[in-house]
Amino acid sequence: TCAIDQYGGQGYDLSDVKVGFSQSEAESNPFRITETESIKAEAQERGVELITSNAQSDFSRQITDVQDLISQGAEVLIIAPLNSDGWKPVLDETRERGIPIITVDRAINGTACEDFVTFIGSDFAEQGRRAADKTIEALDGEGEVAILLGTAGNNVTTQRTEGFKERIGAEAPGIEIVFEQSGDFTREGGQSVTEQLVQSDPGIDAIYAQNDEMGIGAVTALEGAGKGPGDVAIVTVDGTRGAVEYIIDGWIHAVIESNPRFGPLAFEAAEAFGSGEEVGTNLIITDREYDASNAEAEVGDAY
Ligand code: GYE
Repeated sequence: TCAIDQYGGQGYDLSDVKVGFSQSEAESNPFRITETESIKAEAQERGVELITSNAQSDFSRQITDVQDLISQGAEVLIIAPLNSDGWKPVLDETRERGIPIITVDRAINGTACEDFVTFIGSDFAEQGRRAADKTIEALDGEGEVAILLGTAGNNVTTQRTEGFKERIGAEAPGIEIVFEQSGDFTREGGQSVTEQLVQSDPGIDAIYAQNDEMGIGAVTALEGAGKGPGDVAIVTVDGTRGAVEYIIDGWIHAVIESNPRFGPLAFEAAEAFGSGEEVGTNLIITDREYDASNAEAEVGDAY
């Protein structure tokens, strides 16, 4: 846990301070749209003044974004980090001023309660293991799988990969991971990597896409290559509306949710921290999952 007297800085009443939110990636991905909306809605509900920025997937821009939020008077920061390393210029400043940082969805590498107060996000290794379970189920334990990796340089991609490989290695000797390439968490990236994949390996049995956007791009590529729904078992992570609709259409086998609705948790932590309470330094959000058994009934809960 972390309390304000350990971290340095001064207690505050959340309704009296300005909160800065730094978004990492462009809001073409529903995960990002929903995350930003959740932060904004919670600020509004609590009557907290919020200033925001979006780094458009440019890490050096995110560093200056956060520095700008500080010079605009942000006394509490909620950061969705693009990369996990490289935060020193910001951390030097926030440590000196005692500005609490809450990171959401990706982690900043550093020491909790020194470099940042808390990380709020999913258990990404568990998402990888759950994606593996769904892949094993779809393939009946036999076949070749390709991984569409997320962007490099963050804990999400690393842990979604580790969890997946760990479970496949332990539970499915008949499944071989034959291809791994980054589709950069984007739809276009997922599509172009899958186009290369089906050219070099037309018999591929399954694809594990580390987010829905890449999975949706993969569907476009497979359709372009003359494949039909179910020819390649696709398992993805996020829980966007578009991906869950592809379960109903038979293209996607399962979607493991990555829940982006961090607003309530983030502001609750910021409030508790300001009033001197101890806050957990690793707060895990609950993720559901979708497959053919619930997609139709629950697509309305997807974002
Ligand atoms: O899965 C993906 C986004 O960091 C958890 O980043 C997040 C991931 C999410 O680009 O869609």
